[in-house]
Amino acid sequence: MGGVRISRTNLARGGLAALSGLLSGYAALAVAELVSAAVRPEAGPVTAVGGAAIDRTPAPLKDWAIRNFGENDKLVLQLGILATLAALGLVLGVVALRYRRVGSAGVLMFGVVGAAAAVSRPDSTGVADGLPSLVGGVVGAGVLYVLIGRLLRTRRHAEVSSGSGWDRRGFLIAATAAAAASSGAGALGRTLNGRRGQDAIASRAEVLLPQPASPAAPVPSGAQLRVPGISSFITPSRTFYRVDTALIVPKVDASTWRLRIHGKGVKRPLTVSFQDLLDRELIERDITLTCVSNEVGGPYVGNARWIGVRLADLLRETGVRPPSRGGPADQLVARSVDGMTLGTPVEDVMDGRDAMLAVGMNGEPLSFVHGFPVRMLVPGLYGYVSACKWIEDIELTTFDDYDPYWVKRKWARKAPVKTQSRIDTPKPFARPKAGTVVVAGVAWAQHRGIERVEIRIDDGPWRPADLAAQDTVDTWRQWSFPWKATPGSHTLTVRATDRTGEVQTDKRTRTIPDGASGRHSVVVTVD
Ligand SMILES: Nc1nc2c(c(=O)[nH]1)N[C@H]1C(S)=C(S)[C@@H](COP(=O)(O)O)O[C@H]1N2
Ligand SMILES: [Mo]
Repeated sequence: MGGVRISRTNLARGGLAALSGLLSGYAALAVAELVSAAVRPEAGPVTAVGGAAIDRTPAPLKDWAIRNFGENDKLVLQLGILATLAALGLVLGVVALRYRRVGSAGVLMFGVVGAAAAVSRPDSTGVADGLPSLVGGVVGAGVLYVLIGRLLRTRRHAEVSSGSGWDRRGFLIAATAAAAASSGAGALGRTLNGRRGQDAIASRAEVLLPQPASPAAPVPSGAQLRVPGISSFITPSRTFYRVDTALIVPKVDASTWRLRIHGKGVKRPLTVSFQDLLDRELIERDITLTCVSNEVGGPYVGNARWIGVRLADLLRETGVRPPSRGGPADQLVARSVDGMTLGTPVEDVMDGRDAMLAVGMNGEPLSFVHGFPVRMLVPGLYGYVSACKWIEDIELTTFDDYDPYWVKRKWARKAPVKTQSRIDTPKPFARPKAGTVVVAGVAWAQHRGIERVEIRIDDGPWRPADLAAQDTVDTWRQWSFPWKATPGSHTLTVRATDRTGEVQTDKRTRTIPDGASGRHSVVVTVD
């Protein structure tokens, strides 16, 4: 029996070495959290690496993540990063027992990787963003070096008494101290980071939205059907879907926020403050927003009452003309404080529709997740080509000259919303009783309007659903259908026709590159 002899002591020491690796990772993250409070929370390693991972996620994987984790995808990503780091820590700890310097260097290397990710983020403010990961990596490497040192140190006394040859007590003291100091640093970092948004929160609390000069007409009473289980006509802000790449929701202080408008064909570049926007003529409009990642029948669509400034007015003031009137720029690129870029056809923004810089949603200032203080909205276009949240810059350019974030990732340059409809009730696999069952849902074709909705039971004929009153062509429209349900399994299918006469296609396509098409079906069993 030559080679390695695994004694119980060696096994225990190996376990403690792995634990040391884990502890060093914990120390690194905790210190990084503390340092990020002095730099900016977004520069923390998990956020930076997570952001870099999001940017590099291939579209099919992103689709899969959205399908399986929905709006929890970011949480899953961060937990995944932490689990990976924990595993790496365990391995590096064991490595360090054999090669102490190599193990420590490994920890340091992950710090360097985190720092590189942080510095190269689109919203990075410079090399300082690398500090949290770097300092964390140095401290983590040091912790591992010291702890492994305890495991390697021979105590003459110990050797004599137990033959184990390492400094149990010294290790325990060092490990406990490292864990305690890390917890303290991490907690302090968290508290300080939590405080950073206070100015933004205070600035939001101070906002008083003026009465819009052009208010929205009241929602027609017939627009909201009284059918249990149907989406409410106005989506409450709390439950409005959220889709963005931000791992930390930007907290922008409205009192220092500025928006710059510049670029091709801009004769008088403009910088406006939040107050400047509130002082202008405000419009109030109901607009339905949809995400291009919404599957047929999916949840990423919502309808809200928005208040904002007409974007076309602002553009005209700066001297911008649409391409149809000889303007040199055909693409408007909106950039957010977190470095996101979205490209919108200038023609669409200036063709008379209610494209706006929104400051209010459902009677309140925007919430932080929905873009406080200001976001863009263009009726009729998917969110990724129109609805920039936390906007801070508008550049007039051309589609030839610049590809924004999602276009670089193979999504279409232009993406008008496709005509769609969804069955809200009954739910899939519901078991209604035979007799009249009310089938109901929503249909949308923003800026074209919904003309007709039809229902098909199994392979039967298409029959018209009852349409709720239309609010505007920019909003979704509810519909219902009293179905004489007979016992057995049935497939209910819906299709909408928009006001251009276009019937919702049955051709199924994926969400990428320009939105899912196809028809929503629900299978139910009637008892
Ligand atoms: N800054 C920023 N704005 C953004 C995004 C983003 O990732 N970052 N996502 C866009 C997408 S894909 C959609 S569908 C809408 C969603 O807006 P909501 O989260 O308010 O529903 O925001 C758009 N604006
Ligand atoms: Mo989206």
